[in-house]
Amino acid sequence: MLTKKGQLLVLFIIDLIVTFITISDLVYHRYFHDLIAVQVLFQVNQIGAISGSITDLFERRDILLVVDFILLIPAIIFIWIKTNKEKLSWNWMRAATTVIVFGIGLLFVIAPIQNYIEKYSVALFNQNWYNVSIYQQTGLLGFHAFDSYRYIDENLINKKSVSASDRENIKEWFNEHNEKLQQPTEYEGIAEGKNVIVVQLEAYQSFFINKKINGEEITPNINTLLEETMYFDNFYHQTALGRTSDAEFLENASLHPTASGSVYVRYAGNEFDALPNILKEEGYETAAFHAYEKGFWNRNVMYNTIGFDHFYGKGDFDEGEIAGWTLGDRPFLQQAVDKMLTFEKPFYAFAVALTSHHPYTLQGEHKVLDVGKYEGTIMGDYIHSVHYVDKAVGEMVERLKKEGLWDESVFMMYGDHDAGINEKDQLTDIAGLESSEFNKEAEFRKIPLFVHLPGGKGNGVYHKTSGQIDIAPSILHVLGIEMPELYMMGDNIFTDEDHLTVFRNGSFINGEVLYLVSGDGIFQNGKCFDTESGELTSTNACKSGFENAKKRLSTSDTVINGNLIEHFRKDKSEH
Ligand code: GP9
Ligand code: MN
Repeated sequence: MLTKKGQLLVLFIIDLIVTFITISDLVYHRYFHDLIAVQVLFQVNQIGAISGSITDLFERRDILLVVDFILLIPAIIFIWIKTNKEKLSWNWMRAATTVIVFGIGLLFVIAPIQNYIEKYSVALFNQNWYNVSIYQQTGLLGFHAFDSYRYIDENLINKKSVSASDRENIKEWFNEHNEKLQQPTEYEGIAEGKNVIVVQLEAYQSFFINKKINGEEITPNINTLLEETMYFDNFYHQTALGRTSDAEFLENASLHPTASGSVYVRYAGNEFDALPNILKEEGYETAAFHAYEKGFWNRNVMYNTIGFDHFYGKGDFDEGEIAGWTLGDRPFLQQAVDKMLTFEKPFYAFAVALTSHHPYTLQGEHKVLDVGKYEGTIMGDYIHSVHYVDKAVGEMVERLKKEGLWDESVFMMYGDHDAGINEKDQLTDIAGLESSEFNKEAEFRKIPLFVHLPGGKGNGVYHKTSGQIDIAPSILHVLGIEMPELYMMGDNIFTDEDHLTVFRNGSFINGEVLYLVSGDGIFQNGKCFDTESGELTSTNACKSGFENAKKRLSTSDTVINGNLIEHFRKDKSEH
């Protein structure tokens, strides 16, 4: 039992701590639209980013948060002097009050969480795409308690330790892989010193590209890119639950996303051999653009980890046409180019578009196509959205040409993941394909990849198989950046080969077969299709690909869980 004075002191300290947490979160939120997670505390330059403008982030009404101290401090001093040092004796009434008050408090935290879980499942806590959404269920202190628990669980209690032999095997895998990556092609180094502009389009699949609906082209602008760029029509997304963030991670870090949650959220404190980090070392100015809340998918933290010098998010763009959730892709991409023009050359610009986001309900004025029988369905809305984005892309390419950036840059554009429209026969219908199981499954996973190299080298359509994980090593290849030690798992899309393209659940496609894992995960129960005929074939034809796919996923998982890239680098600097 504490003395009365002791109690007073403890209460005062708790008040001080809660006030400090509240004010810190408030100020941080005004800048990043996020809360201070434990991970952020380890990224000093994150906090540094706001220190310059910290005074501007305070508002006059914030005084209300500390107003209690103005009254409390004199009161506490007064009581402190008055009271004696006597210990309070054990008292049932007091103990019961403590328990009841604590219980009621806890109920206020637990009840909304329980209610949310019943309605929407535990996904919010498992996937954790946005700290603010968690806070909305748990309250501020509840959020910090959950965040601390999660941090301790992942970094201390359940931290995977990797045996020395596993580490050696993984290192060996990368050594062999890097040798393969160093195979020369006619594209090697042809874009040395050029800018890199990467555009990631939201939920952009490829079944509607170069297709018509009621006689009208769905993507008239993008269709012209089929001739003006290298277009890869057997390109696949490899994302999992981390959706957009997984695609970004695949593109920038060339590793697989984790099976649950998002690497952006769970491993933002790791070291990665990411494109922005590498290009920064090579003297590039690096910037990411996304016109939404900066804290969504923990981007504000992760972008810093992977080496972006600047992050232009919500609040950094001028007002403009709204389409979908927020600023439409048309003004978004134009303003991104405006910013690019202010950068030191060479630069790496990574723009994550958003308009064509589920549920694809576009504002009426942007719905200009006649989508016929699909009008009023989710597919109809989706087609309206991708048509709007097509216009945005057309205008962006036009602008890049006008500003002289088109031929001075490596330009890449791809979709982040499928549109989540499960009526797969609608996909094959629009694509003009037979509605076979193979076509439906392949189209569902396909996204477009456009690559424009300086001078338009290689323009044309390519059918070789590859996926998002292959983008970063391919960019390094055309820039002529050879890393003696590189921890990227992707292949080079500029070779003539098909690449083993592994999906997160262990399914894969490799130019010969498409293997789909069964629900029970037993190899023999999976489906093995011949990609040439689209017919089911003996699972034996998928056996070696399956083993390789498993190996790749587990290698990637171990690298991420064990933060191995940091270890490898440390080992090296110690030798
Ligand atoms: C929001 C956006 C969400 O920032 O990235 O996209 P999602 O992950 O839901 O596809
Ligand atoms: Mn997305």
